[in-house]
Amino acid sequence: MNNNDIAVNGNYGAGQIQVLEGLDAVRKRPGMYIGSTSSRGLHHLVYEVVDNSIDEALAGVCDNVEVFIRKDNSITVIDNGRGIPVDMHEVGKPAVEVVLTVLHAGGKFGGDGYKVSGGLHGVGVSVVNALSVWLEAEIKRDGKVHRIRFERGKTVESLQTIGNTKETGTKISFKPDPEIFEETEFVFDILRTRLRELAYLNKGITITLTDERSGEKQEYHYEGGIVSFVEQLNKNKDTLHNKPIYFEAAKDTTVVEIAMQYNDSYVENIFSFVNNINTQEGGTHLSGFKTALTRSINDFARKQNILKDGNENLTGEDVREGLTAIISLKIREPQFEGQTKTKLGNSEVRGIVDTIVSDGLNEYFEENPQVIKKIIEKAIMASRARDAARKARELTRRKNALEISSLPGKLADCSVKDAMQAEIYLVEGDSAGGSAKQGRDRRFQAILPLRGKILNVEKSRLDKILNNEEIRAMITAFGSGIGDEFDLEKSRYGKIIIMTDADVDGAHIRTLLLTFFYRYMQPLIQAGRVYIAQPPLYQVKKGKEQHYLYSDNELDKLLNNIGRDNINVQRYKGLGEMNPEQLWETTMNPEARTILQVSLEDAMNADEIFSILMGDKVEPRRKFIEDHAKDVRNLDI
Ligand code: 0RA
Repeated sequence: MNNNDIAVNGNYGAGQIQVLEGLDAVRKRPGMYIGSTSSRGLHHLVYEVVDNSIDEALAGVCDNVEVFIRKDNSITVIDNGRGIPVDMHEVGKPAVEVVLTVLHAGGKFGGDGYKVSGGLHGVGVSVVNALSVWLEAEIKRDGKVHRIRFERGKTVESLQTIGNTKETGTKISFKPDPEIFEETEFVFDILRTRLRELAYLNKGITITLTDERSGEKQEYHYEGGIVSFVEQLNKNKDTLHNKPIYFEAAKDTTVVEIAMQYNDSYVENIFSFVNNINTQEGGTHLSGFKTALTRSINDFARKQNILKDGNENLTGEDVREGLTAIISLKIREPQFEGQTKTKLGNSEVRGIVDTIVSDGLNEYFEENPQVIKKIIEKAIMASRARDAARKARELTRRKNALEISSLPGKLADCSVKDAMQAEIYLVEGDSAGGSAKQGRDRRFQAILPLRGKILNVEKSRLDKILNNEEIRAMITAFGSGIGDEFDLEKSRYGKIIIMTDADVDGAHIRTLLLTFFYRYMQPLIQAGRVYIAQPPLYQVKKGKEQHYLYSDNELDKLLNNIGRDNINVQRYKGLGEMNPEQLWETTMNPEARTILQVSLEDAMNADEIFSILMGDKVEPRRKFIEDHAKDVRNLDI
């Protein structure tokens, strides 16, 4: 029996468990502790350290966090909290050494605050230590500066005093271990997104991110907290009322904060957080919010006689159309459930949130009758459109039943029967579609050419969406339905691969598709079935040799190392410039291609990019296109 069996069975003495919980276990099975050893896991190391600083902020003893990406891709995180305790602890080791070398030791010292502990977070800084080539901690505490150093989780320089100070705080620097991580280069935008989110969720705190590789620096500080977050999300939209509705209340040790604002679109954007963790799978807090919102609006509409006796109640979907909201809770002992451990399970929370939202909304409605009237009007319009959509949907269903398995005419399907082996390429334009059809391996690769722009699903309601030819073709080809009727089991393909040109139009179509999947086929993304093809940007010929290059970076490298002599560089402007063989070789052959798996965050960002590109506001669109015209790859999501 190996150690892993012990962990599963768990019925062994504390001694053995202690051995298992050493940092060696972390190095042996890093995925168990940080989810993966890909770029995602790499970035989690930074979040893990920053979360500890945020814990200090939640305890009210820290308001500044600085993150540095060094030139060698090491990271430094500095906060002005209390500093990790340095006094002697068990078996003659200083507390800081225990915190950094024993799994889950942090909590033993930290009291019972609102510990960040969900999803992949909260495993403890010791995990970061275990997975780093080196880690150094410098602590300002008790009038002194202390320093300790580790290599791959082992203490190599014991705790020493290196100076005096009046300040307190923690500075942790580490370099992720290339023996563990497939990718060791940090991506500024990934860190920036999360750090900005943390600044929104913890008002008043200042977080800076400095990238010493590029000189780029960002500072985040929001006095408005989640109100600013909602304003940011609605930035490119037209809103129904000027200021987000905001309330904050506490019951016992649970603190609930809500900010919400309606815009004139047809989609809902509700993000919920518990102890700063994005609860992507929702949970009791979200359902408490939704119940209270639906009930409060219906009650008010009845009271004002806008909904009459004969009228049916507005549904939850009706009252959430065009709603942007942030729900943020701080709770003592969160229970996280679900596939990705991002669903809040605490049953008492449902009622707490329900009451707080009802009270908050009722008060707001009394004071702002003109706003609630607009919201109700919009919900009534949504309700009518939903009726129309239901009829349209029933029509398509009946059609399907009649014309049994009538796949779209443009689809070149594959022959394999096992859906998980089958993949479908969504290809921009008929001409590239033609090349893809000739170049593919028809056993397992299906091709669906998409002509021109697909419909803007943010600007249309479901009835109109279902009338769009390109969207209908996708729905029938995938076979898994749409919206609340979506059924992953029925999906006819294991991989859905978006293949568009490497230009602004291609990026645009890709964003449109991602937004459609995000809004109406979200389980596809959650299941990791959506991918983005990576066609080459250049073909380089030198004598008889030829290479394909996928970024400007690669081209720079090549030109610098090989020199420019006798080199012929051809830039591909579109997929259509490649013949079927080239397309297969570079972009479709599973042995040679790279495809990017789309995550839910990617799709959410696409939604933001999408609002900018497609929204009514011209200025952000112009700016975005200018910023990205030269470097379309940056659009990469
Ligand atoms: C254990 C106990 C206390 C604070 C911390 C750890 C702590 C850890 C990190 C990691 C990065 N920054 C940090 N800041 C603090 C509580 C200390 C006390 O009670 O004084």
